[in-house]
Amino acid sequence: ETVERTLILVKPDGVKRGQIGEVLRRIEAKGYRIIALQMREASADLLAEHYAEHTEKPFYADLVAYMSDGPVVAIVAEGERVVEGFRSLAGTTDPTSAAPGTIRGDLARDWGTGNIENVVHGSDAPESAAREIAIWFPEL
Ligand code: DAT
Ligand code: MG
Repeated sequence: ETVERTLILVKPDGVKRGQIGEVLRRIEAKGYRIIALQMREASADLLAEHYAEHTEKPFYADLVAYMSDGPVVAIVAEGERVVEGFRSLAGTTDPTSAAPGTIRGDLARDWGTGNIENVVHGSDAPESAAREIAIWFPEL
């Protein structure tokens, strides 16, 4: 049995630019099921848990500022190999080089802010997904 769940975020830039529906549309068009969905503002503590692997990186303060600059939409999606599948839908981290046809390739770009603003987050492995879902949706 390979049914998985993944944690997806529409980041503040995506919410501000009116891209919630487009991201949800792509998740559903691909055939994944939306299990849970919530709009909220991410606190510094929540972001430190979510981005635990990055707290010591030089870009971490800017990443927190970007991720705190408005509400995010947190989504749990389910399906066979959805972790890998959503990463494929999202495209690579840098939106300038992300392939056209991907969420980041189609909907994001470099705005010259110094931050990588790339519209969505997707868990990078099933273990990360379980950890992140517990952070954003402790009731699940
Ligand atoms: P991804 O979101 O593709 O999993 P990641 O986990 O390496 O990428 O990084 C998390 C976020 O941090 C990423 O979406 C944008 C930001 N980020 C990553 N590397 C960065 C860098 N070198 N400079 C600025 N921001 C960065
Ligand atoms: Mg990551």
